[in-house]
Amino acid sequence: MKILITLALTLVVVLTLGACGGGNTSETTAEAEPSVPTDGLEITIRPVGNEMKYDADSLMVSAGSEVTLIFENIATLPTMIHNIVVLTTNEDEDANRVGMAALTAPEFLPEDDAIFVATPMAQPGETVRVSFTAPTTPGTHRYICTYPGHYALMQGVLIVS
Ligand SMILES: [Cu+2]
Repeated sequence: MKILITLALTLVVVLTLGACGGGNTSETTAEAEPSVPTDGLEITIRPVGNEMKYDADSLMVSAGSEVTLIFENIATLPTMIHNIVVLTTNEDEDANRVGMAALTAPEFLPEDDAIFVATPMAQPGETVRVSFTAPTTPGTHRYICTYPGHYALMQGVLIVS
């Protein structure tokens, strides 16, 4: 809404200047960019180069908020394929079970009740994302990469407060 008001005001100013000016008024077209909803929080996370490591050990979101998790895979080695799988808990047991089941799962993403949300796998150089509503209850949620061999090292926690 603010953006629309600003655009409208800009248009009025431009038109007024154009009417009174008479000089160089070539820039009279208001650039109407499509408005993108910005009420949600966007979090961008990357791997640390070609390591099996996220560049953030923890992420914070507000309970019940709209979140878009963006994973920008800046790795360059062909084996450094990653995703982010957010679990419903912060239990080693769940992380291990999901990580192990991923070895033989389609797209390396098993079906498991402990999975809250997941991005697709990102090839090196690719960016993937997932949007979700944060849990309404404060808590800590483990996130892992389920590409084979990665989950034990590639972990972090999403803190819902
Ligand atoms: Cu990975």
